[in-house]
Amino acid sequence: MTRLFVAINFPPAVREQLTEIIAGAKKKAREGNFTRDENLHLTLAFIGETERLEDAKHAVEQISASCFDLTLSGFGTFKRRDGDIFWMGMEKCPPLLDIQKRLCRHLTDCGFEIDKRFTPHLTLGRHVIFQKDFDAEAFAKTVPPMTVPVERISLMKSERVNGRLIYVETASKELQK
Ligand code: 2AM
Repeated sequence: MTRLFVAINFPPAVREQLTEIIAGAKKKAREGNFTRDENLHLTLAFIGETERLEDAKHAVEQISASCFDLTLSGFGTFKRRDGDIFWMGMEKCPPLLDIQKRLCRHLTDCGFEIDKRFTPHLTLGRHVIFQKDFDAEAFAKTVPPMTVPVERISLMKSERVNGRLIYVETASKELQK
């Protein structure tokens, strides 16, 4: 069985900036499992455990869409009992919604059960407990929006190696210039 998801990965320069942002947030947190540089991604669809890697590759490779720009902006948390998920948001982006919708359709047509609900966000930390005075809106004012070109989507394998979460690209689709 392989654990799969489809994502947008970010170029090193963007990951570097995100890592600086995470370092700032860490100072405001009592605890948390913050995302490592190489694991930063935007999830488009979560496939989960499957033996049908080839079908998933086929569904991703079928996508035909143009490159677009995504502007990362704003922060928030999803409340969880075991600590919050801390995320960076993004400005409204119709091409992102369009590609996500079409991807889900391809995956569903290939027989995968996909949760079609999509809340665009970039997870920066899990199990985060912030200090009482942390204010995501005030934090956002210290971080200017970042525009990122999106040129490919990736089918990612999620593995645990010696307890460490590793994501490996196993197929991809280049978007049209
Ligand atoms: P998120 O962090 O963007 O919320 C790889 O595990 C990615 O798949 C994670 O980054 C997570 O997205 C998403 N994911 C993991 N488990 C999931 C689940 N049960 N349902 C939906 N998405 C999940």
